[in-house]
Parts: sequence; structure tokens; C-alpha cells
Amino acid sequence: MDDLLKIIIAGLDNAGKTSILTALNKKYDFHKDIVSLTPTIRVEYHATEFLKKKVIFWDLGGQKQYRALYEEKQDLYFADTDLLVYIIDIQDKERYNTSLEYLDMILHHFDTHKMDIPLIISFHKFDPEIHGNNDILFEIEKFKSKINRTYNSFKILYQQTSIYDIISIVQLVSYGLSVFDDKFFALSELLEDYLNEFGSKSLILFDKNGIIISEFYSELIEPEIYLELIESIKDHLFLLKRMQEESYETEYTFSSIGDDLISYLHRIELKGESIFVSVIINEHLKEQFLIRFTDFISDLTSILIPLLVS
Ligand SMILES: Nc1nc2c(ncn2[C@@H]2O[C@H](COP(=O)(O)OP(=O)(O)O)[C@@H](O)[C@H]2O)c(=O)[nH]1
Ligand SMILES: [Mg+2]
Repeated sequence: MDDLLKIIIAGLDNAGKTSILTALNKKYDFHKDIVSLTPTIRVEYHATEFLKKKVIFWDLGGQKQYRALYEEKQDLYFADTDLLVYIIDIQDKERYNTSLEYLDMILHHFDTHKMDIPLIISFHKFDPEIHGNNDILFEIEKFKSKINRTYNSFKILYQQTSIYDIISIVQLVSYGLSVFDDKFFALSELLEDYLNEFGSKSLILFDKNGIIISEFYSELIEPEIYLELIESIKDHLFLLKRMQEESYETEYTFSSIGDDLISYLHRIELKGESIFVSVIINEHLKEQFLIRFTDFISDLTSILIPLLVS
């Protein structure tokens, strides 16, 4: 993993790319720059930091005339890409094929240049009110199998996102950033082990910007609890921002989220970085959990340290 990560966000015009990045700008500490590569073509750069790496998102316009230009000047746009996030507007049925053609152009470039780039394809505008829409779900499955058949040499991760579901956007970025290093797999395994040991509902690590470093959920979450959990994660994102800004003295906070559940947020400082651990657990397991938590933190620290030294 380099110190600089170049992430391309591509997709047709109107797919929702800029909205996704704007949602992140608001939520996190993203900086936006618009830089002219040529007088006619602008690329919007959104920069942030993730575990000491500088991350730059390139928002490629996507209009027809631009797509022709990206194709013509492929090297300029696609060189040194670390990750491609491709956005498909799932509500724009008429242009499914056009979108696939554009994706094909980009992947063809990676292929001919022997660039082994991880790829995230997001079925975007998957708004909460269409979650149960079987037509859309069917289209998504069709899309996936078509893409998998054509590009079986690429590592592809699929996501469903909507700007009305901020967690889905947070996850899009988080998964994107964690495909770069095997240590993220070790983290995920560690979370799974301790989740089982604690008997907790969820274990999530955030960086100082609220980007999820790793997460694990209990399989036994009932739908109502899941909703509460998502709400409390949103609260945590908000809270950790405040902990950061007001440089809280305390390193943790408990809050009750009803139904015998408590939500625990703990901050650790490592190599000058703040990392936040969020745990949702039944209240009656609290004492036992706190005893084992120290071991968890020390195991966690040993995996995180190498990720924090560049
Ligand atoms: N329903 C819905 N509309 C969205 C979503 N994301 C973006 N949009 C809308 O889609 C339009 C195009 O978005 P924009 O970000 O400009 O697309 P871009 O051309 O890919 O950058 C705007 O009207 C957005 O408000 C979403 O998740 N759901
Ligand atoms: Mg745009």
C-alpha cells in the first residue's frame, strides 16, 4: 500500500458520483479541489486521509463527450489507479447498456495494461423505498452475473448504495479502502472472534474521520435491533467527531439504547492517530465484557500498528 491512493469514481453522468462524494465531504474531513487537466476537462479531486495514507478520489464527469476524451487519453486518467469505484444508476434502466459499455472501456484499458486493479461496482440510487422491489433486485442479479462472466479476472466487490442511506455510503468508501492490505482480513477475523466471545451485537472500528476500518455484526440480530444499532452507529459517528473536536478527557462513553442494550464507544490513541471502537452489547454482559476488553485492545493494537507506520 503506497502512501498515496488514487481512487477513480466513474460512471455515466447523473449516476450520482458527485452526490456520493458531497455526502462524504459533509460527513468527513474531505477537501475538495477542482483542477483543470486541460482547458475543457475538469476533474474534481476529493482528498482525505485514511490511516496515515493520503487518499485522492477522482470524480470523472461521465458525460458523453468526456467519455470519448477519457478513452482517447486513457493513460492520463487511468495511470496509477489503485481502485476503481464504478457507479451504476439502478433506476436508469434505459442506460444500463451504455453504462456497461463505459465500464467495458475502462476495464479493457486495465486489461491491456496488465493493471490488476480492485473494483467496486455500486448499484446506486438503491433508495430505502425500493429495497423490496423485486424487479430491481432481479436487474441487480442479472448485472452481476453478466459482469462476472465477462470480467472473471478482476477482483470485484458489489455494493448497493443510496445517498438516503448514509451507512451504505460509508461502507462503500470503507470497503474500498480496505481492499489494499491483507491486514484488514486479520482485523475482520479478530472482530469476529471477540464479537463471539463478548456476545455482542456489533463491533466496529472507525478512524478519526468516521471511516469504518473494520466491522462485524452478530448473525442473530433481529430487524428491530438492527435499526437501533444503525441509529446508534450514526450517533457514534457524530459523537466521535465531537470527542475529536473538543479533545475529550475521557476515553470512552456508554449509552443505553433500550431493550437491555448498551452502546459503548472507546477511543484509543495509536501512533498519533485516534481510533474508535464501537460495541453494542446486552447490558447484563457488561461486566464480563469490560474484563476481556483489555485483551481485545492489545490484540487490536498489534494488528493496527503496522497499518499506521508508513
Ligand atoms: N433517488 C436518488 N437520487 C440520487 C442519489 N444520488 C444522487 N441522486 C440524484 O441524481 C442526480 C445526479 O447526481 P450527481 O451526483 O450530479 O451525478 P453525477 O453526474 O454522477 O455526478 C441528482 O439529481 C442527485 O440528487 C440516490 O442515492 N438516490
Ligand atoms: Mg458529477
